[in-house]
Amino acid sequence: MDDHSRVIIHFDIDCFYAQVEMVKNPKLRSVPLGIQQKTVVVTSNYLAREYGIKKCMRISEAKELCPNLVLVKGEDLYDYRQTSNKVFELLQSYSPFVEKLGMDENFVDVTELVKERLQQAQKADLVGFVFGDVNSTECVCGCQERLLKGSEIAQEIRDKVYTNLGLTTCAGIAHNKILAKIVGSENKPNKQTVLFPNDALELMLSLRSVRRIPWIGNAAADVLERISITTVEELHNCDLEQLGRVFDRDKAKNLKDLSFGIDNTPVKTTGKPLSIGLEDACKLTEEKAVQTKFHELLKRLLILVKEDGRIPKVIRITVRKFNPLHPMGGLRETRQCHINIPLTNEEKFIQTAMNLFWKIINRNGSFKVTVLGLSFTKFADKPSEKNTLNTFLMKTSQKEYFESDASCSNQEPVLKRGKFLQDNVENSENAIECPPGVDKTVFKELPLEVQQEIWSDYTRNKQLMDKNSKSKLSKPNTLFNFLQRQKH
Ligand code: TTP
Ligand code: MG
Repeated sequence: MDDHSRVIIHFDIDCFYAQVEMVKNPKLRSVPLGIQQKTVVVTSNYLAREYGIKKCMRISEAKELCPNLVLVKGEDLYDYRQTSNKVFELLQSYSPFVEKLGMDENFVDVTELVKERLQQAQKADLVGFVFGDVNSTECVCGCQERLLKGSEIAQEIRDKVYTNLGLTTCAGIAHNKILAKIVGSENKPNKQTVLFPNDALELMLSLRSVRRIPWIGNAAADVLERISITTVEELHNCDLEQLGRVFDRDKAKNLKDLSFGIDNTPVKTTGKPLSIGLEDACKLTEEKAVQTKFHELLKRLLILVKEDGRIPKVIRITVRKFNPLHPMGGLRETRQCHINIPLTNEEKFIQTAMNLFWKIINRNGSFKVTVLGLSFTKFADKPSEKNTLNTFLMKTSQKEYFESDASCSNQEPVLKRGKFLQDNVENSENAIECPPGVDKTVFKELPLEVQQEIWSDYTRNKQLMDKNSKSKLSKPNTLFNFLQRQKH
C-alpha cells in the first residue's frame, strides 16, 4: 500500500565542488570552471557545462571542448566536507529527520512542519515546478495541500542555504524518498520540482532504464538483464514469481515496489559516520613511496578525526594490487587492527599501517599498488565534561591522548597518566604528603587536586577525632575515609 502521509524534500547542491571553489574565490563565478582530480574533471560549473563538459571527463577532452576552462585541484576534500556539514546543520534546524546521502545530497522529512504550517494558514501555494499535470485528480487524503506547503518550505530552506552559505541547490518534493530524489533532478540548476502521487508512475516510466532507478545497483540490474528485464516497463509487467527465481522474496518485492515509485523507508537521522577514511589512486612500487602516501593520507585524515571529536579504536588499510586483467579495477583488500595511539604520534600510525601493508603484500617480492587507503573505524566517545572525580581523571588522560607528543608510547592512556603524575609529584617541590593509613602507591597516582582534597579531609578528620577522641560517631563519607577503608 502506497502511503501519502509524509512530505519529503530531497536537496542536491548544484555542481557542488565547483560551487565551494566559487564561494572561496568569487572571480571563478564568471569563468568556465572544472574541478580536477588526477586526470579527470570530476565536476564543473554550469558555465563550463554549456561547452559540453561532463562529470568525469578526461582533462584533455575537456580542454579540447573548452580551451578557456579554468582548472582547480579538488583532491583535498576538507573544504567540501566542511561545507557539507554546514548544509546538514542548517537543514537540521528545520527538522530532526535529516538523512545525508553522500556529500551534497540530503533528505529532510518535513511532515510535522507542514502540519504546523497548515494549521496556521490553510492555504498553500505552489512554488517552483510540478512534474506532470498540475490539475491531476486530487487525492482524497489531502496530500496535494501538504506537498504544496512542502514546496513553500523547500523554497524557504533553499533561500536560507543561499543566504547563509552562498550555495544554490535543487530540491524535489514528494511523499517518499525515491520520488523526491528522482523528481528533484527534473529541473536544474537552482530549481525545485514537486510531484503529486498520481504522477509517480509517469515519472518512473520516464526513467526508461532500470539502471536509472536509485537503489537498484549494478549487480541487481545485471541480474535483471539476465532475465531480459532492462526497462522500467518490463519490471512493471514481470510477475513476482519470475523475479523470485533470481532474487529472494523480499528483494523481488522491493525491486517491484521501487519500479512503481513505492518507498516506505523512513528518513533515517544521520549520526556520526561509522568510519572515517580516505583513499587515493596511485602507482606505488617501493616501500618508501607507500610510506609517503600513508603520511599524506594520515595528515588529511587526522584533521577529520580531530574535528569529529571521537577516539578511533581501529585502523584499517585498503590496498588494490595492480591486476593486468583489470588495469583500471580489481579487488581491494583490507587489513585492520586495534590501536591505542595518541593522535599526535604519526610515526606510530605509519608503522602500524606498514605492518598491515606487509600482511597484504609479500615483503620479499616486487609489487605494484594502484589504490592505497587509510581509515579509522570503531570510535569511542570523548568523555563528558561533567565535573566528577571520575571524569576529571578520564578527562585528563584523554586530553593527554589527544595532545601528547611523538615520544608517547602505545600504552593505555590511564597508565600513562599514572606515570605522568608520579613524575610530577615526586619531582615537585610542592608534593603533598600522603596521610597515614592511605596506600602511598595509590596516593601518588592521584592528581594533585585530589591529593590536596584527601589531605584536607585527613586534617579535618584528625581535628574532629582529637576533639571527640571517645566519640562513636560514624566517619563521614570523605575521600580520605574511603581510601582508608580500601586499605584495611
Ligand atoms: P554530483 O551531485 O553528482 O554532481 P554535482 O553536485 O557536481 O553537480 P549537479 O548536482 O549540479 O549535477 O556530485 C557531487 C560532487 O561529488 C561533485 O561536485 C564532485 C564529486 N564527484 C566526485 O568526486 N567523483 C565523481 O565521480 C562524481 C560524479 C562527483
Ligand atoms: Mg549535486
